[in-house]
Amino acid sequence: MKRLTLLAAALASFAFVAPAALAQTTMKISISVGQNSHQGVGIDVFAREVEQRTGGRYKVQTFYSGSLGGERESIEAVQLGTQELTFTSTGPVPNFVPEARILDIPFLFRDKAHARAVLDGPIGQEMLQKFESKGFKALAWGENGVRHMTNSKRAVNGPDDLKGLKMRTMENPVHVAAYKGFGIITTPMAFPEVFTALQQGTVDGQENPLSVIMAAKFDQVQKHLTLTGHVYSPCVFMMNKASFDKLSAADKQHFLDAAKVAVAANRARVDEDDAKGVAELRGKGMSVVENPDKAKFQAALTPVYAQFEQQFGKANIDRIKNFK
Ligand code: EAX
Repeated sequence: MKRLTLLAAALASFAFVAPAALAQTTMKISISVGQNSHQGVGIDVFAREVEQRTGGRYKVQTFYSGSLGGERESIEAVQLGTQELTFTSTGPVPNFVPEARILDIPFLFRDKAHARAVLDGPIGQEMLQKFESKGFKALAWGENGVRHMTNSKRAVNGPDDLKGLKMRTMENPVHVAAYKGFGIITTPMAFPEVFTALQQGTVDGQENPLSVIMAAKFDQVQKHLTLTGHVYSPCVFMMNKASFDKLSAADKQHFLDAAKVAVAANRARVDEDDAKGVAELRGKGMSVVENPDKAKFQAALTPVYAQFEQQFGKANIDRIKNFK
């Protein structure tokens, strides 16, 4: 009898404990481009890895195409905690974490390999920590890609061809200053509005990596593409800091590891897109200037660069430029 009672008690306590052990937390993550993209791959892999690594205790619901809002709005939501996670380009990040502005300087990185090394090395890791005092846990740097220019008016062979073009820019003060230096008429705008703005001729052009141009089907509303490669565009996995702090030490590590695996997939897709992008976009009717004189574009920004050196410190810029 006593044994039975003990058994019953054990069963009861199991019944009580079991649901708690299986308790599941669902979180949200968003991107501004479609699922079939470098960013879509990133958050899909992240969601899968989090779920696997936590034995299904954490689920990550994925939202694409700005369905929860543009990048700035999603960062605001993560800061407030109404949304746990977002994977965003650094475009609107300086409005929240001013230290990140330096990363969006044109011609700062030689190529993707250089950018990845800086972001994954001490400079990038220090910068991830700057997010914490603003209510974010930045899990890892990802990649949006190397940005190129498109427009509906004319072939752009050199910086002079940019003068007077009305172009949508990200809501990023560094980009706006630099593109004004090219003589562009800048129109900052959230990404979900860009296709319609190009279609209706509110703006003549925009600039984005091949991955974004293809995912957003800008070839349908833009004739000319020039591989200006004028700026490297990082992405970053951002999480609400309080949501991250609530995790156990082991789960924190699972989230960080999941982000790492996701970034590898995200960057691999950018490489694939860059390899096939020109042929694919030509096939869709765009005319492409593949090898513009980059030195000329760089020279056009000399006055703006002097301004950046003052703002960010020449030593800080050089530390990134010279990183090996
Ligand atoms: O993150 O706003 C932009 O142009 C971004 O590059 C795009 O949303 C992908």
